[in-house]
Amino acid sequence: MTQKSVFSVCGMCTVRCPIQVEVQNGQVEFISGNPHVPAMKGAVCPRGAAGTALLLDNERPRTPLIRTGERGEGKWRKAGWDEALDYVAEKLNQVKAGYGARSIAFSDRGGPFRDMHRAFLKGLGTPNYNNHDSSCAKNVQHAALSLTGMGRKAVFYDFKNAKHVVLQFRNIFEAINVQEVNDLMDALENGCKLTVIDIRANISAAKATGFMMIRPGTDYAFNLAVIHEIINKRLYDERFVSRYMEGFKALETFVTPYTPEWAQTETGIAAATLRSFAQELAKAAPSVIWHPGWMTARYKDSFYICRSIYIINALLGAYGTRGGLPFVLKPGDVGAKSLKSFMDLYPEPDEKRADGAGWKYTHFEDGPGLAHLMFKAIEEQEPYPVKAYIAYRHDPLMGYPDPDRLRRIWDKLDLLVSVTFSWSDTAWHSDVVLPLSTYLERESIIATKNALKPQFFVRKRAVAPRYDSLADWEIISELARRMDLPDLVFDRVEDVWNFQLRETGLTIENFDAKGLVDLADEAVYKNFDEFTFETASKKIEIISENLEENGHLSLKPYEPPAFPKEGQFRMTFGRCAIHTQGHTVNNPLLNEQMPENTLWINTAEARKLNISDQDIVTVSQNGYSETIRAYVTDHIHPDAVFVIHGFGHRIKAESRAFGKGLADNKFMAGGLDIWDKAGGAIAYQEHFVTVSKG
Ligand SMILES: Nc1nc2c(c(=O)[nH]1)N[C@H]1C(S)=C(S)[C@@H](COP(=O)(O)OP(=O)(O)OC[C@H]3O[C@@H](n4cnc5c(=O)[nH]c(N)nc54)[C@H](O)[C@@H]3O)O[C@H]1N2
Ligand SMILES: Nc1nc2c(c(=O)[nH]1)N[C@H]1C(S)=C(S)[C@@H](COP(=O)(O)OP(=O)(O)OC[C@H]3O[C@@H](n4cnc5c(=O)[nH]c(N)nc54)[C@H](O)[C@@H]3O)O[C@H]1N2
Ligand code: SF4
Ligand SMILES: [Mo]
Repeated sequence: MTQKSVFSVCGMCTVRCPIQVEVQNGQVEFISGNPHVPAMKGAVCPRGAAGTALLLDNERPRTPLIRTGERGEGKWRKAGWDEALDYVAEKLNQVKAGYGARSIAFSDRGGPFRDMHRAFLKGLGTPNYNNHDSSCAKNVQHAALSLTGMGRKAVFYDFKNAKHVVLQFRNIFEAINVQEVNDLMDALENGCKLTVIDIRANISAAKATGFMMIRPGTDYAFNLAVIHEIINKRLYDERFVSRYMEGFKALETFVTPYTPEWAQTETGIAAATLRSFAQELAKAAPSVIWHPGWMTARYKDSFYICRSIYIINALLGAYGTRGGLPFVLKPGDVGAKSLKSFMDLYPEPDEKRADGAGWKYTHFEDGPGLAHLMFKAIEEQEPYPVKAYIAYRHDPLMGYPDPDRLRRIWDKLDLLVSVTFSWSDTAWHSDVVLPLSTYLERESIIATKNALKPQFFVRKRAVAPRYDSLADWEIISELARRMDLPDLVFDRVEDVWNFQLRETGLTIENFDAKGLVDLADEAVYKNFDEFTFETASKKIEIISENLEENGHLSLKPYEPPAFPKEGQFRMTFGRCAIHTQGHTVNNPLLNEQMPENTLWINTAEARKLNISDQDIVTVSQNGYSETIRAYVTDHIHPDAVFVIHGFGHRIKAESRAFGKGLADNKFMAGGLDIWDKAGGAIAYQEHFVTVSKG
């Protein structure tokens, strides 16, 4: 019997927790949290534990596949890797010859393992790398940039030491990051207060010391009134504001009309409740975290909500503070050398991005762009034709609104490739499917974690691939070989790692003991006077020139959203602890635990429609309908219905998920055009449905 323990990185969601994998006779026996990372407490979440089921699942793409029928028809021919990669490279070269390299677009799921494939795109000469973020956290990212000149990940949420945590459209105990959950649990045991502001009582609300049910779409009104109250009652941190805030006076004037009484009529939350909440926050300050949100692609003003949250954190002096939002450190900040980057091998492509980020819209960062605007460029072939698209660990047909329109847009493509470890609607619609080994079967490039205690970490292969799949670095390397980018061609993963470590003084053996290398001995909190924001004034700038130059106000007056008409409900959605987006619903273990989603509907509203708990109901919009089981509850606002996102799969390859539950993104007609013009993200919750029994 052989037994080994492998340090690796979970891949069941994009949090990428450090794990330890127990392997017996070449089989994965058990997955736990990496014991060398104390905040993991040896745990993984339910999805992390179901990695073994993903590995064993025979309903995932098992060899490269090339389409033989129409797109989406599900007719495939199995291909060897050489044939599939030759096919993709040849098509990419044709597109490049016919339209230029910029005609090749690519999207992925963000994260720390991107350097090599981004370098591949740069080497080809296309600027059109995109991540998924216009469907997720783009508004938070742009809000952070607009105020501080730094991205959202420049700060750490120091839950463990916090005294008051506020979750507003952030459901930390179901939308899980294991280390954050553990840290917050510790804090709660130490008396930390937890306030949840949500449209329904989720699991986080059940653990909260305070819960406010807010009318969907009115969060900005609530937050403006909180700012009003903090300023009006002089509850803010004067030292922080005078040292680090530019534009306080303008803010003070702007919020004058937004009293708690005014907000009460918009949000349904009593003025007195808001007032005592503001007092409590001030009492806990500066060890306060008002989480700026994660999946914030919800409303046309979500960007301004995120800005208001960052402003509140600043007013309370939480920036840079223990128990608040301390700044993360990069390797260079602790005297370490950075990894050598594949991206540095090639010059910036001398081309404008198809999505307009960075030139048409200079308030949007150009690095990862906005995928929905890239899709628009495919549709209109403007500012130039985009003819090839690689969806790399990305399923836009499940993750963007209006999939039928997206399919029609993609009709304009000469090549559509999906690189994936499970079936997805996008893979099913592709010309070529390149099966990625699951995270337990593949190595990844070394990654950097900027943190209070920065580190390098690596994913090691726990077991050999079960099917004919490859690791990311192998796929990119083989495409690079075929597309004349010799610097990205590697035969062994050790050579990839050696390249990255070249200037660090480390070798891959340094990762053996813990799966990671700490670059500092302990967490470092910067001193108050050492903070530097990356704006021109080096302070938090309430007035953003960049925003204003692009025609957006820095301090935008509140405008009520469209509310549902009689008989309509706002379509809302979120996460549960058992599934990740759309890609675990066919996982044998997780599917068994939760095979379908249900429709949360308020008890009084359900009664009007003669709907009882567990009834089958029909949800409709614009003549499109799906059925789902009702969950009748007092714990959701009457304006909204709610589902867990990711269900309603309709592809034959997934027998367990087929036809189960409802797909929320199909109830977002026209949704690719409904987005937050200041923050860049899709506004997914500006859609209404009707519900009937049966
Ligand atoms: N288990 C699990 N964990 C995950 C994921 C997963 O799929 N499964 N996905 C990961 C990803 S990609 C992301 S982006 C994060 C998402 O993390 P979160 O953004 O925290 O998760 P969500 O469940 O999408 O939304 C949070 C809450 O917003 C509420 N909400 C909806 N509309 C409104 C509103 O108008 N106002 C207010 N105040 N609240 C509202 C919902 O009811 C929900 O409880 O989770 C990550 N973690
Ligand atoms: N209607 C609606 N739309 C949404 C959302 C919603 O709640 N409602 N949520 C939005 C949010 S927050 C996000 S982040 C996006 C997500 O949208 P996507 O990023 O498209 O969602 P995933 O299901 O995570 O898709 C990742 C795909 O990559 C494949 N994959 C390959 N390798 C790996 C790996 O190592 N790890 C992982 N995790 N996947 C791999 C998976 O099999 C899957 O097919 O969708 C957004 N769209
Ligand atoms: S939160 Fe869960 S699924 Fe996501 S990486 Fe961590 S253990 Fe894996
Ligand atoms: Mo997300």
